Amino acid sequence: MKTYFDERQRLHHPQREMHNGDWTAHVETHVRADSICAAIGPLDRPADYGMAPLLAVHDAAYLEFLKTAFAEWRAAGRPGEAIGYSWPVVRRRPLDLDRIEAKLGRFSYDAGTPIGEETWTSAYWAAQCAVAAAEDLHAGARRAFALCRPPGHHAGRDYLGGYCYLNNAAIAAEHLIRSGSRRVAVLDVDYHHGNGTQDIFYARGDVGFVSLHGDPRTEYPFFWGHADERGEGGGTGANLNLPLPRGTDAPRYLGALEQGCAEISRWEPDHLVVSFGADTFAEDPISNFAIRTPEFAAIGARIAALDLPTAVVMEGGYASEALGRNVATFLNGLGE
Ligand code: SP5
Ligand code: ZN
Repeated sequence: MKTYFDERQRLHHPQREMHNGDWTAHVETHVRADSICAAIGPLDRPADYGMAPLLAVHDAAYLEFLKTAFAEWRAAGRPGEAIGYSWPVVRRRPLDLDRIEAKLGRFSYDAGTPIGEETWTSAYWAAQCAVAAAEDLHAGARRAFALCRPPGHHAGRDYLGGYCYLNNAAIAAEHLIRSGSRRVAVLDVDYHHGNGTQDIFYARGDVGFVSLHGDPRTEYPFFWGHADERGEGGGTGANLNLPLPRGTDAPRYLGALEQGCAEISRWEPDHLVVSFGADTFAEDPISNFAIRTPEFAAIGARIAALDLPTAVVMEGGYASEALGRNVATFLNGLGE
């Protein structure tokens, strides 16, 4: 299987995030990518597919903002990295405001996802990895792995959040549809609900979304990921959330995965995109499930039993030292 990564994805270097009332050191570091590269390397460099696959998922105004936000922030005399502090949630209406703080509010939803000098470069190349993996499936490969860092599943059509800027999994899924796939399923097994992916495809019947995640009644991102969110319009029934309680271990996790996989089989998709987060790991510093390293193989094996051409897109996982082993174990279980 081809495994994609570009060195420029290391450059993004978020400093801090707001957490439970204080600034804390950011956990989404380049060390995560180093750990995965050490475990599965050497990796393949993606080609440059340009802006078209990004514009197929994201608003042009949002992409322009992402590209220029840091320069505007600097030009306004602000220190450090660009981050919002005011969000247009209450009595919102569309306003075309120019001040950088207003734009940050318009195009983001949390204070954990700062924009630095190299954020656009790293996010751009992470997205190119996802396109490369989709291209492989289109060309007939059974498997491909995109080491996307920064991750993507919290980013929506016009918003960043949850350490995510470009929705790599959505970009891969949309690229497959535009390459002729009739139906694509996205299976999200990150600890957190993939709210961005859900939002992007919520009214779509051709891209189904199934997510296993920590119950948003107690876990980030709180406002999405509840079991009654089943899609709308032409996408009604094509969105399935399986929220799980804190402490969920491998046997209970695999039970929910069985349910999610059964739903995917009923849809009979042509291709599968897996948003893989290893933050379900028992020792993850920001999450609360209890999966052990060897158990990632069983998760991969159950997904392999779907018998679908599969692109794996990297999402979270913050126990950096164990991360490479967890990813390698999952990919081994998934097989060729
Ligand atoms: C892709 C992904 O896994 N994003 C996760 C975003 C979760 N952000 C909110 C959770 C708060 C954790 N903050 C811990 C700070 C420790 N310094
Ligand atoms: Zn996560």
